[in-house]
Amino acid sequence: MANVDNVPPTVTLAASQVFECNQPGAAAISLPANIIDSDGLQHTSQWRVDGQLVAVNVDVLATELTLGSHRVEVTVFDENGGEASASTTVLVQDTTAPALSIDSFCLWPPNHDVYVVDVEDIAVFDVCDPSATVEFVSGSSNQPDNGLGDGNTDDDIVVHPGSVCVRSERQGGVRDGRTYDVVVQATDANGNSAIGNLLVSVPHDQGSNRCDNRGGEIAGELDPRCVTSSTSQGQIGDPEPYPDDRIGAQSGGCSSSSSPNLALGLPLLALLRRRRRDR
Ligand SMILES: [Ca+2]
Ligand SMILES: [Ca+2]
Ligand SMILES: [Ca+2]
Repeated sequence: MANVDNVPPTVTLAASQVFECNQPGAAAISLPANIIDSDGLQHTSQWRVDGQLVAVNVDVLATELTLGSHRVEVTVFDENGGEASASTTVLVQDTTAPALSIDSFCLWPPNHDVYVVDVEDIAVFDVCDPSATVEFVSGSSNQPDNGLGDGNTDDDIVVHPGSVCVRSERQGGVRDGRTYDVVVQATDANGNSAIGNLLVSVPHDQGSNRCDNRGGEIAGELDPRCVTSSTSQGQIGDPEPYPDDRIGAQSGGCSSSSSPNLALGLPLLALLRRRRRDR
């Protein structure tokens, strides 16, 4: 029964609030209520989130809310039967891109071995999405695929979403050595993405540019991760990233998706030409 002489309390909440996701899929939030009861000594409260009672008798709601929009409501009761309510909207969002941690490395000796790096070797962290994904987007080399003094090999860099292969070689006459630049992209479940670069260098020599942080693992000759999915040539020395058709279409997969036989086409062609010449 309300006391006719009682002044009921008032309560207000801030207008719609936005919190950044600060733990997996959720945010720890703190939301104060402004409660006034001019003739009261004490009051009680009930807090509801999306209709569910989550806290009682606190003036500041401290709770965790999942990603998305929530309706938060507080009802305050004074000791004389007066009450008041307020509500607001709380949005929890993830606008923060994942953080990539990429350890660039070098290759030595320049003996034409092919080294492979998998996306699993690239560290990524996203406070909101523990399952943020990483993929290799494109790659380039600052030296031509088959130039002077670097042996006679093609496809020195092969980029697939899930792996990248680089050949340990450089031009013998270029002091600065070779650098492969692989573009890495991390994406979280909420559409935020970050770009990083994996740099793999092959120094000219072991003098001033010593290779002390070797990385990658040597790939077998027929390692599907190092098979190019296209026969397009002349891209290795391009300062621009490869066109998309050099990148495998399967996410995480490495084998040639379009036409595995194309990769074998060039050696076959060379063999036929040689035979023609031999006649
Ligand atoms: Ca009162
Ligand atoms: Ca994020
Ligand atoms: Ca080469």
